[in-house]
Amino acid sequence: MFVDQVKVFVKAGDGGNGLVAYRREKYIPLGGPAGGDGGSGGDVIFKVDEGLNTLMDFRYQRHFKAKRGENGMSKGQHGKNSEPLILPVPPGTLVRDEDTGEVIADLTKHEQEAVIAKGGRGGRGNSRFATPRNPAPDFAENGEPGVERNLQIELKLIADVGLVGFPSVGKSTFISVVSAAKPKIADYHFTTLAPNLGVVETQDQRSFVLADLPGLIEGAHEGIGLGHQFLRHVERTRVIVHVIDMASTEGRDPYDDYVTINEELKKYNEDLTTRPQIIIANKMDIPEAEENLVVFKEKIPADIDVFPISAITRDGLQDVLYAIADKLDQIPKNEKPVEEQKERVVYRFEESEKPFEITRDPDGAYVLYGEQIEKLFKMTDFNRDEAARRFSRQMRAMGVDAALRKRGAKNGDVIRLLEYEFEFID
Ligand SMILES: Nc1nc2c(ncn2[C@@H]2O[C@H](COP(=O)(O)OP(=O)(O)OP(=O)(O)O)[C@@H](O)[C@H]2O)c(=O)[nH]1
Ligand SMILES: [Mg+2]
Repeated sequence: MFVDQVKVFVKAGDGGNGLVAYRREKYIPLGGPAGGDGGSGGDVIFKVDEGLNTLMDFRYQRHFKAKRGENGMSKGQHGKNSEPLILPVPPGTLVRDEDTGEVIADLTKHEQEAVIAKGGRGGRGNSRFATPRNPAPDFAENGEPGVERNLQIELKLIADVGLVGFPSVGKSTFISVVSAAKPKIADYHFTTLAPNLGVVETQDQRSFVLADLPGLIEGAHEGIGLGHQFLRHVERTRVIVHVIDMASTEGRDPYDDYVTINEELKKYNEDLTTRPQIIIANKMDIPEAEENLVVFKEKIPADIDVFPISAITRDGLQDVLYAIADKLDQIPKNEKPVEEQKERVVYRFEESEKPFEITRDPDGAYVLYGEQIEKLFKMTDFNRDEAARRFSRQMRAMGVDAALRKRGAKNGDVIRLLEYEFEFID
């Protein structure tokens, strides 16, 4: 099964909690603080494996969680950092944050890696909070929560050349005789339901990747037939090879085919009109083809190359392969992935925009929210009074108290933060 679009949820590991502990030494009743830091949580990383060519694995598992860091230990020992969770993806994988639309990564090269969700750092143990005024602090920090993200993953196959054309013109037959690919071939429409890749090597040892795509028909750009969901894979090819049934085996005029397909490409993405194109006039083994070819050549622009072949008898193959390789030699490989060039203007969530926000619930309670304050809250161990006191100091320093007062909060009013409630004390 070929899958080229999936939605998944990833969560990086939380940091391990810092520990509250004290040294125990003979004859010393209460030693100094000795609680170690927690280890950092594992990142979620995507890594390209060129052996893959579908996102199928994500169909069956849609939730991925990296491990949390180990908690801090006594005697000042730090907890272990967690290993990242590495998920293999095919080359051409584009990862977006589903909520913001931001492009997180565009993975094109073998073994290329991208951190998709960052693990939380470990909480600090109590030994790290010792000061001359408070030499034995009785609190530690909880680990920082790992980043969570909803992702939209899309695959745009990376092929140098894309084969386009109406159904049954012989695209799959062509790839089967010029590469090791073994696609299904038959005389009914839409035999090919998903792209096939094949590596072609010319006699002078140049090689390129060819993509055989499902057939296109008029209206493909609007979703008619199968075509448009696969047009995205044409976007990344450097040369388009347009296959035409020159024998009109189904009664269509070859020139009309040529115009119709180009119109579909243009409507899907204007950029495709400037992509170099080579025309294969296929099925030249059928007698009517010669005559049609003469008429066809008169109609198309003179500077467009047409290569008459028969995929069945294998006539004319070397010439067209050389022509494709020559064209590719003239065009530089896309240095930057296409998406990055186009999608510069993405909305980026600014983490430090505002440390917190305040709203009110219908019952009059004040609701605090915001990434920074929520993180601070999660990193506080409320089982310890000293930690709770530190949290209220930190809130005051952030300006939370002042802001609440400004919104009208009075002594005893209810403040909500995540699933918790506490009283406002002025
Ligand atoms: N006579 C002749 N028949 C051909 C030639 N190339 C392909 N065919 C036949 O045309 C039919 C369609 O071939 P496919 O290769 O499956 O066509 P396709 O373009 O991949 O079709 P879809 O996958 O449906 O889009 C098959 O019956 C092939 O045997 C050729 O050069 N000469
Ligand atoms: Mg086919």
